[in-house]
Amino acid sequence: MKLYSSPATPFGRKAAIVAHEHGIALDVVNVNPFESDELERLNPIRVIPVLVLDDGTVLYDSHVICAHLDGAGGGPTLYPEAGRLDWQRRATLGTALTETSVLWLFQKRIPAEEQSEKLKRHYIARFKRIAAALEAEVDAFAAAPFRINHIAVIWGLGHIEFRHDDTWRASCPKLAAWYESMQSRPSVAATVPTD
Ligand SMILES: N[C@@H](CCC(=O)N[C@@H](CS)C(=O)NCC(=O)O)C(=O)O
Repeated sequence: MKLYSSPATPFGRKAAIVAHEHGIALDVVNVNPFESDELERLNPIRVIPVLVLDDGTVLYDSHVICAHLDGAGGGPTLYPEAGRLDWQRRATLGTALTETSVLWLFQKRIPAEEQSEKLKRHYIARFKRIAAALEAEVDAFAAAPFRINHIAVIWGLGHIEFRHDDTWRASCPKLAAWYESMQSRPSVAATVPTD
């Protein structure tokens, strides 16, 4: 299977973590989503990740790719029936961390005269609310078996630290301790984002 991704993308990282958890070796093709014609031919949305199966079937977006890899892999499912409503809600919070981080990053990358301080404040406030909600229930999800919601929170916080800062740690000490403890997990350590 071929994964179109990049070393910096949080959504591609999610797919790479799921593949690693299941012992699936992917043939990774790094592309720039803003420039790649090949990516556009595969995915009209022209965003990464894209997974091309051995029979040529093309999958996107990351949610679809991760669910497929989970079904194809040999490890325990990351999408169990037990506790579904809880882990789905927490996975939504983790995904929202990433989406917020990317929107915030785009605001910082456009020319200074086009940037909106109001939008930046809006994204930072949303990030802080999500982090506070996770801090309030970290004891519960830290005790649960490793699932897609843990991956979602790790890749969300990872992108915040990669592109913004780690000041959230001071106001969310329990979440920070759990996040730190996850860094040595092989699938997490093997997928640290880089430029
Ligand atoms: N909902 C999509 C989001 C994918 C996404 O936004 N990928 C970014 C990279 S982190 C991208 O390719 N951006 C290119 C662009 O916005 O043109 C998913 O979960 O796969």
